[in-house]
Amino acid sequence: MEKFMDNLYKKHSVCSLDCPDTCGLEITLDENNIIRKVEGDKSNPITRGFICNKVRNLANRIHHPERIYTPLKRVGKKGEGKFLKITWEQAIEEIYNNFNECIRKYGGESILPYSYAGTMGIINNSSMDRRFFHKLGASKLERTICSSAGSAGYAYTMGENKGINPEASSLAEYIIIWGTNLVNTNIHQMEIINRARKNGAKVVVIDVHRNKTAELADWFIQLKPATDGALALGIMNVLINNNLVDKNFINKYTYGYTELKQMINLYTPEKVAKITGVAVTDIVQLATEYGSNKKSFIRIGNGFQHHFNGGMATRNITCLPALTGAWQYKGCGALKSNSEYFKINKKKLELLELETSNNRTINMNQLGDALTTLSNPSIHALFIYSSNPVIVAPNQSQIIKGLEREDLFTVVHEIFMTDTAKYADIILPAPTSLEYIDVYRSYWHLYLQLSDPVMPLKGECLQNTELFRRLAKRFGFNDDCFNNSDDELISQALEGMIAGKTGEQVYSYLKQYKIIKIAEESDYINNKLLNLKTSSGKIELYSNQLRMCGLDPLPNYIDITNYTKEDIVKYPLVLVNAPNERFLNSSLANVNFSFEDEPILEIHCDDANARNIEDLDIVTVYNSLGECKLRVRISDKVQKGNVVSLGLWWNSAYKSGTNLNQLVCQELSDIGNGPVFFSTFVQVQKSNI
Ligand SMILES: Nc1nc2c(c(=O)[nH]1)N[C@H]1C(S)=C(S)[C@@H](COP(=O)(O)OP(=O)(O)OC[C@H]3O[C@@H](n4cnc5c(=O)[nH]c(N)nc54)[C@H](O)[C@@H]3O)O[C@H]1N2
Ligand SMILES: Nc1nc2c(c(=O)[nH]1)N[C@H]1C(S)=C(S)[C@@H](COP(=O)(O)OP(=O)(O)OC[C@H]3O[C@@H](n4cnc5c(=O)[nH]c(N)nc54)[C@H](O)[C@@H]3O)O[C@H]1N2
Ligand code: SF4
Ligand SMILES: [Mo]
Repeated sequence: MEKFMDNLYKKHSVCSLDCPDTCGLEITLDENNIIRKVEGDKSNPITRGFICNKVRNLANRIHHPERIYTPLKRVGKKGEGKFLKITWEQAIEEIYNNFNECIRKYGGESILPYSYAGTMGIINNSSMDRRFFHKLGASKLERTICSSAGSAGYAYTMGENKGINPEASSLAEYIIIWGTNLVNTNIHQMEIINRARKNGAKVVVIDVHRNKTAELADWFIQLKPATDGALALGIMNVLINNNLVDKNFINKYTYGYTELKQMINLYTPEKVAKITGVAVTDIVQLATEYGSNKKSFIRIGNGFQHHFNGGMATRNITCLPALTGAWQYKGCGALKSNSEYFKINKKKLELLELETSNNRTINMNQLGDALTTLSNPSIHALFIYSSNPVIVAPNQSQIIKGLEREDLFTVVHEIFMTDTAKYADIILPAPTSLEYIDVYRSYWHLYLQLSDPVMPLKGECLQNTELFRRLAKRFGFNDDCFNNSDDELISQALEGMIAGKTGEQVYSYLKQYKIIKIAEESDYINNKLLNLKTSSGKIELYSNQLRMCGLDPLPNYIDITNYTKEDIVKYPLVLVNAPNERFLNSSLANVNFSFEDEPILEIHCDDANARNIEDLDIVTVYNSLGECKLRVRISDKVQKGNVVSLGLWWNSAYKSGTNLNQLVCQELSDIGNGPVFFSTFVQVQKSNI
């Protein structure tokens, strides 16, 4: 801690939000621990002293008058939001009694933990909680709500989720920002790309929506939703047929080129133009420019992988730098996620061996079904922490129907009275990450960081690790691991992270310097390309592993209408509800500091005219799963057939009191068991309210 002005202190911290940038922060506090300023850490090589607006205003979240500071017990109806204060002892007793009754009546698998990425702190995200639920014998949760379709598609091709060091991407000369709105969701990548651009790089954006990132591009290519896989195949066709590939690279580093070459004639630019809506000339130009300038970089986003065909689409795009050999040049190739550079010791942290039987796993995207249709046994107790499933998960009405069940006991550990917390029987107060210690990796840059608490725990809040430590004690779990302190958990997490160093050594280095670079760019490009974690050790254009799973071993494209159960004649528009600038998923949606004040649906003028919809009307968006009412804007940023809304707003922001995930089905993606948020077929009509 550094005293730098009368009564003001500056402390270092790390942003715990689920954002690729994982910024270093400088927090200025007064002597009463009130935050006066939040800035980007100037010494952090990625943050470089600037952060997003959301977190510059973080004080509004930390000191928000509606934070939950004590345990609460429901007194009203489920969902009504009426609670009474109780003590921690009473809350833990309620949980103990209800969980034990569930175990006695229905078995441990009738209890379901549900968590995601409210905090990206490694030990608070997953350690003591996993140990507790394993020992309890609860059902397990498959946590695939974010990027698992793309991660799986990428890994089938490249072996692991590792790409280039983004710091070096300023050296690229041809940059494709594909299905990611970097200006909102990864601002430091955008800053690096802007530097490349100043040096003469061309920047292409491929998206369904002319978003803020597209507005900044040299060339914006707008395509129909979920047709990216086909576009990548069209580019491969031109690269291969026009001899724009690097044969030496292909021979040395890839597997299956002959098979790909035979197949690729199926995807002529003409055919791909029909599928994607992108002109033949544009497809040829894009492929020719990309193939001619080998110093290229593709920032692979999340947009197209939130579709039924998202795993394969990611795989197809991942094949492109393997054909041109872009990987050979510093800062060139691709980056989808770099999470696997960080070898967190999950085995030590989560201790699966505490489980006495091999319990079933439930996919988090199918919570609605799990709570309403699952049997043998049904779910009778649900423990939600670090997540807001009523807002973020598919098929909202089904989830709410489940949460309303009188025979379901629900615990929610939260900072705020979210739409999910309103359905709890017991609410437990959670602190913000400024109140606890944790270590952070990024899924984009290559730095590991430590964040000490900048203030004491507020009210009666307890961080996730301490909560589950106390629960374990009450349940009589006396294995040593339940006594591990946060310091011990951090050392365990870091064991094996850096070759030749113990977890304690890495931790003590972090205590001193706060930040460690975990890998160098050259590690991947020069040493690893010949030794990838695919079965052939090479970049797999043909994947035997996919073949063995009954999937197409070669890149392919399947139209999303082949997967949907929705009647696409009745529901002809594709709804894309992607993140906005102001919130982080549904976090911060209740922290009011913005110019935007309600969710908006953007619609093309032809689609609006055909429905007698005028600008600023309230419309009903609906399909067989439900409906949502919100204000409409007629916009030339969306194409005909596609409607777009930004932001995961809380229910009360919508005229219907229900959000757009109401309309999203619980089906899973082609690869990786991911959600299909953006493959949502809807109809829109003018509303009477
Ligand atoms: N401000 C802010 N930052 C965030 C988040 C946030 O909520 N707010 N969320 C964080 C999280 S958890 C994640 S996973 C990342 C996600 O960040 P991104 O990788 O940027 O992914 P999305 O924001 O989901 O979608 C990006 C783009 O995909 C487009 N899109 C939708 N369907 C398609 C398609 O079929 N093809 C193409 N080419 N584009 C399509 C959308 O129009 C949108 O512009 O951002 C993180 N950062
Ligand atoms: N329609 C649509 N739906 C989407 C997406 C989309 O693009 N479109 N994006 C999807 C993606 S990519 C993701 S990653 C998911 C995100 O889904 P979630 O991970 O559920 O994200 P949040 O909405 O941020 O909710 C996190 C909650 O954790 C709480 N929290 C924060 N810190 C702590 C803590 O230390 N302890 C506890 N107990 N709680 C804490 C916060 O207050 C917040 O309410 O949403 C998905 N849902
Ligand atoms: S939300 Fe992202 S950009 Fe904003 S401070 Fe946090 S890590 Fe940085
Ligand atoms: Mo995510």
